[in-house]
Amino acid sequence: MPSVAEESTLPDFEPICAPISAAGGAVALVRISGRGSWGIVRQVFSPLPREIEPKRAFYGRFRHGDDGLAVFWASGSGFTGEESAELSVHGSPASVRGLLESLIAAGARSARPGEFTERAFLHGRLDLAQAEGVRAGIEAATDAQDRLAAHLRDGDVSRQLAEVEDEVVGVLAAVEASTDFSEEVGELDVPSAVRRLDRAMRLLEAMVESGRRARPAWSGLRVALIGRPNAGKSSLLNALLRADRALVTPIPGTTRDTLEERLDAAGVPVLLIDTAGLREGGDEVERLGMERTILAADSADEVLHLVDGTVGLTDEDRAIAGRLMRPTRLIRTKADLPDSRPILEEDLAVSSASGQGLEDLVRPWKDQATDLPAVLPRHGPILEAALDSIREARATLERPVPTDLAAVDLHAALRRLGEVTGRTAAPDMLDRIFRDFCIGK
Ligand SMILES: Nc1nc2c(ncn2[C@@H]2O[C@H](COP(=O)(O)OP(=O)(O)OP(=O)(O)O)[C@@H](O)[C@H]2O)c(=O)[nH]1
Ligand SMILES: [Mg+2]
Repeated sequence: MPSVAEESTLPDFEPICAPISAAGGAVALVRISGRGSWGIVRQVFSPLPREIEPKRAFYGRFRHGDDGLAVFWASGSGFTGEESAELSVHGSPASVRGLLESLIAAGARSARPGEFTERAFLHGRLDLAQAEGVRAGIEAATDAQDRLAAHLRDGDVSRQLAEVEDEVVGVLAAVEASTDFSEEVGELDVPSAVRRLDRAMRLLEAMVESGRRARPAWSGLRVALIGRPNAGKSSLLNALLRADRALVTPIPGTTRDTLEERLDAAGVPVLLIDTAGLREGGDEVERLGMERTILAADSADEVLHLVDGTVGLTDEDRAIAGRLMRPTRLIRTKADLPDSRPILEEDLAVSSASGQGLEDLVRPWKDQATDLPAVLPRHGPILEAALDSIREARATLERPVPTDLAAVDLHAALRRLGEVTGRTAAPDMLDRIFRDFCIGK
């Protein structure tokens, strides 16, 4: 894995072990990493030659009875950057447990969630953004998320940030040199400093923008289907999912509770929320259901307001429209029926029966799919804060005030950027990020 982080001078930590493959396969992989790992493997696996050659597979028998392979990495290489080994055994839970127990008896301890990746970070094999990419890759639910995670993991985002940092550090050095050694280096070349900061800002702006565009791909969209009873909400949910998920009947008031289902729209995870129809009156259960409908509508990224084309827009629909607070699209349903009439001059007419209009309905979601090297939602506000600091520094340089005042803002910008790469991340933030990992990563 390419790394943009610097190699660490930290010593290897105490040996830890955990399975790194998912349970249930024919073969399981267990990693041990840390000081003395090779010696521990020697105690539980044989035969091994006197001199172990790294990155070569050795076949042998484990102390707990199973046979399998052992591959070794020397300190400074491998995923964690520590002395480590990966051991494969047959995938039964008993064999994996047996191997872990014998490794622990020989001096290792169980790895905590995220601890291998944390070590890779501490040893400079990955920076924080890459480590988050590892995690995003494990959690990826769509192809687009997987590709975005790979960009992060491979260091694309980190490399872009390194370019920004280069410019900021260059200007900071020039500002400080012209303050401290003005006789030797002369006055600050303000136009050149401004040019460098402009470039840094352009790069950052592009990153913030791509992060904004990738947000739906990371976080998904919540879309609520709202309308009067019988408008065709549950039918539309089923048609979009191509599955019979929600109950559909000609009886108004069929859906009593909200129902959430995930749709993969060209890589954008869309959470579709079917809701109870909204109308005056109704029994207590229906009224409770309608309260949930309002909650779902208010928490959605988008509302689809469905109107039955054979009925047209009613006063109840106007009342519904008046209550909706989120971005809304008006959808005419049942377009296949001959008495379905347009409700607006240009309404989007769909039919769950024939499939008409469904492509047009999902297109805006699919259009939000992205393949850019993009930052995570966590990074967006941090990068915007860095951008503000650089903008502030640039303004200072152009004002008739001592140029070293800009240094404060440039330092602040670098601190912010370091919160993405991990260089200046606070320990509790690092802790939060790594502890959320699953065990064995
Ligand atoms: N021909 C035709 N009938 C439809 C279409 N969509 C829904 N219907 C019919 O309209 C009736 C109501 O559909 P539902 O999907 O249950 O409507 P709903 O909005 O979920 O209704 P509630 O759950 O009661 O709020 C059912 O009889 C459906 O078969 C369509 O596109 N074409
Ligand atoms: Mg329904």
